[in-house]
Amino acid sequence: MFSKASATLLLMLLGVSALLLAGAEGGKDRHKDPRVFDAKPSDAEHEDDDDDETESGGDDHHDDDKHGEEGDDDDHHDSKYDHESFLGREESHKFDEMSPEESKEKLTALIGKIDTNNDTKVSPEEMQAWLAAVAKGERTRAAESRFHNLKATVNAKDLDSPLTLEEYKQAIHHEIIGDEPTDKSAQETYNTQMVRDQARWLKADADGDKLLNKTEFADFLHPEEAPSMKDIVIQETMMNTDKNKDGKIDLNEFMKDLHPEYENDVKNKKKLPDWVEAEEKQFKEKLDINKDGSLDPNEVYKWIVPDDFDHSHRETKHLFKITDENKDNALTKDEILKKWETFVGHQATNYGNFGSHDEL
Ligand SMILES: *[C@@H]1O[C@H](CO)[C@@H](O)[C@H](O)[C@H]1NC(C)=O
Ligand SMILES: *[C@@H]1O[C@H](CO)[C@@H](O)[C@H](O)[C@H]1NC(C)=O
Ligand SMILES: [Ca+2]
Ligand SMILES: [Ca+2]
Ligand SMILES: [Ca+2]
Ligand SMILES: [Ca+2]
Repeated sequence: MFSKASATLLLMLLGVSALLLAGAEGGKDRHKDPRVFDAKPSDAEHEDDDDDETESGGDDHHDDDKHGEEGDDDDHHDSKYDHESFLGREESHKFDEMSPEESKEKLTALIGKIDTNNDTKVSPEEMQAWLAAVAKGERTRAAESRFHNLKATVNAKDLDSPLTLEEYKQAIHHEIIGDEPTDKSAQETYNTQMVRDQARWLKADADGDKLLNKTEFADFLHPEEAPSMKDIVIQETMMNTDKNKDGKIDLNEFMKDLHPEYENDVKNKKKLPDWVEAEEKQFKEKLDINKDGSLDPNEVYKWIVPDDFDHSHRETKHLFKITDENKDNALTKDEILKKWETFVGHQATNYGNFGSHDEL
């Protein structure tokens, strides 16, 4: 299995992300790479409007290793994750309000849609295409919501007109600094972010009119999802991690943010924590593809956006493992309906209140 840093992604700090980072640094994930985050359906939450703060604590539910080999398939948080992956967040909430009968009925109708070649079975390809489409819809929805949110912050008349850089800066200034212009560290956070964001803005502005429409803004928000943003993903990663600015990331640089004492510990032959050794191994055996001891730009990109970056592969496997009873690599309607609660929720389900803040 992958180690933590590989299974997660570079943290592309954005407007609201100061909050996010604060959350990621707390609790059991204290050793988690502060540069990384999980690109999961529920990440959309962070671009959402005002419920960010109440929800950010729930992020731990969506760790990649949740779907590890042990297969904790009945875990309640996993159900929520599966439902959101399968339906999208809003739609999954609707199912949560339905009676079991209605929920199953709607699921049956969905199976027909997922089975695009009409052979009455859902193949892995069909399932994956479905999950990818759902995820894309979630990202678009989240980007649009963030877009409107920024526009509203600067009292724009037309919430749908393309965003100017001035509007963006003003909105982020308001979010980070607000009415506390004397807060030095907030000022620094803002300045650092604007340096990064201006470069990213230029790249996301595909037609060069200096404005970001919603499509361009989605690329701006999630450069790791857009092949056209590859250069900027590499550039931002290097900016953070290539401390000696030689255009490569060596092992010490890679480990520094994860475990600041790394270089000294190695020098002093101190026993490293297991998770640090796992990251080391990850760097040497997986990320450094050509084994020359450092990550060049292409290796950096593969680190941030690995081939299995798209969670729909993993989620498809997970769903098949649970549902494909006769192991013929196809899901019949009966197989899906037998495990219907894996795919959709219903009214009697109360996992939503487990451990996290309720949303009411
Ligand atoms: C499957 O059925 C749907 C609706 O009945 C139809 O629109 C679609 O074209 C069919 N697809 C194929 C590949 O036959
Ligand atoms: C935004 O602009 C791009 C060109 O940069 C264009 O391809 C895209 O369709 C536009 N999107 C919207 C929603 O207008
Ligand atoms: Ca099919
Ligand atoms: Ca533009
Ligand atoms: Ca370097
Ligand atoms: Ca290398």
